[in-house]
Amino acid sequence: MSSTLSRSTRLIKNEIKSHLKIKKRSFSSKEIIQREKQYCAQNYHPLPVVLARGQGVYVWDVEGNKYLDFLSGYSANNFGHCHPKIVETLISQANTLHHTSRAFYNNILSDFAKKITEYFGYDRFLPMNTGVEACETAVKMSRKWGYMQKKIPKNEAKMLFATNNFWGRSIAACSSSTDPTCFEGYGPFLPGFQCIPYDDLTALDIAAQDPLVCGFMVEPIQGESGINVPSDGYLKGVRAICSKYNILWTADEVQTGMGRTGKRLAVDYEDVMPDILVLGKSLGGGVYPVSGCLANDNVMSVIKPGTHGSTFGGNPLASKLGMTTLDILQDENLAENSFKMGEIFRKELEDKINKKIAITVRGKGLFNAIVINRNYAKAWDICLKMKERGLLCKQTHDDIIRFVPPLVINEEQILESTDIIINVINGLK
Ligand code: IF1
Repeated sequence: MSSTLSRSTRLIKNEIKSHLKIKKRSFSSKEIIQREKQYCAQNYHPLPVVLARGQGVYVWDVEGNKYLDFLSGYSANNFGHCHPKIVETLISQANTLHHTSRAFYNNILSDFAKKITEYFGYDRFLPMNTGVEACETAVKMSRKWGYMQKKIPKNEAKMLFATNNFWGRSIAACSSSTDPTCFEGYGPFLPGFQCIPYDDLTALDIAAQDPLVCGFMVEPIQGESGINVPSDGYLKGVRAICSKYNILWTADEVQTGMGRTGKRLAVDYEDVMPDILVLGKSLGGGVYPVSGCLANDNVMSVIKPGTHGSTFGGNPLASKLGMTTLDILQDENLAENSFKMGEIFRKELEDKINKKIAITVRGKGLFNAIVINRNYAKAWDICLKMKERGLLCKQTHDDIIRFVPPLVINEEQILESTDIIINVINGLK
C-alpha cells in the first residue's frame, strides 16, 4: 500500500513541478506564434516578431531584441509606448471611476468636450470609441442632416466617398470600399453610397450636383491605400464645392489627426475646416479606444437623445485620457516635431536611397511611405529584412511600405531609422 501511495505522491509532485516549470518558462517567439496560429482567428498576417515590451519609440521582442517601432500601432501610439503621463492617467482614473455609461452624467466628460471643441474650434463633440464607430456616426449625421435640413426625400440620401478609401471594417465601411480584400464576401452592401476618384475636384463637382447628396467623407491623406497625398488645393476645393452644393464635408482624420502629418490636423495645411471632423486612434493615447466627431450646432443638433450612442463612449476613463493626449500634443509640440522629423526623414531618403528600387518617397510629417519597384523585391520581404536590422514597419498592398513612428521620435532616432532603411533598400541591387 505504502509503495503505491509514495508512487502516486511522486507523480503528483512531478506534475506540479512540471506545471510550475511551464508557468516559469517564458515561451519563445516560435512557440507563441505557433500557439496563436492554433487558437486565434487568422484575420491578420503579422510580421514574425513577438513583442513583449515598449518604451518611447522602441519595442522589444520576447527574446529581448530591440526595434524602432515604425508602425505605432497603426498611428494609435503617436505619443510612443508607455508615455508616463498617459500611463499615470490610465491608472489613476481606472482607480477612481472608469465606466458609467451615458445613462448618467459623469464628472469628466464635460471637461473633455469643452477642451476638445475649443482646441479644434467646433461647437460640440460626440464621443465614441473606435474609428469606424466615429466614421459611422459621421455618415449617420450626414444622412439625418440631409433629411432634416436639406429636405432630401426620406431614405433617398446619397453619401459620397473617395476611391481607395479606408475607414474600418463595418458593413457600412465595406459598402463604401473599392478594395476587394475589404468587401469581398460581405454583401449585400448598403445602398446610397457612391465612390468618386480621389484628388479629383471635377469628379466631385459633377457628383455633388445631385440634389440627393448629403455628404462627402474623405481622408485628407489616404492611409491604408498607401499615404496618398492629394494635390495642393484639393482640400480647399473640396471645401468650396461642398459649400456650393450644400453638402456636409467630413474629414476622416482618424489616422492623419493628432499631429501625425506635421500639423494638428492634415486639413490645417490648407486652412480649411470640414463640417464634421472625425478623430480616433491616438486620441486614446494607444491605451484605450477613444474616438468621436466634432461639428457645429447646425449639424450636431440633428442627433436627438436616444438616437445614437455606444456603451463606452464618453466614459470617465476615455475622457480623462482624451484630455491628457490633447495636453501632450500641445505641451510637447509634437505636431511641430512631426513636421521637422518628417522633413529630415524624407530628405535623407531622397538623397541616399536607390531610386531604381524605391521609386517614390512620399508623405507629410511622420506619415510617410516608399513605393517599391517590384522587379527588385516584394514589400513584405523588405519588411522582414528591416526587422532583422532592428526596424519594424509593414507593407500595404504589395509594393508600398509605410513608415509611421511615434511623434516623440528625435533626430538621432530618425537618422538611426534612415540608415537601416537606406542600407536595406540599397542592398537589394
Ligand atoms: C485594420 C489600415 C491603417 C483608418 C481611417 C478609420 C479607421 C482606420 C483613416 C477605423 C483604421 C486601421 C484598421 C486596421 C489597420 C489600420 C489601417 F491599414 F487598415 F488602413 F491604420 F492604415 N479611418 N485603420 O485608418 O478605425 O475602427 O480601426 O479604430 O482594420 O486592419 P478603427
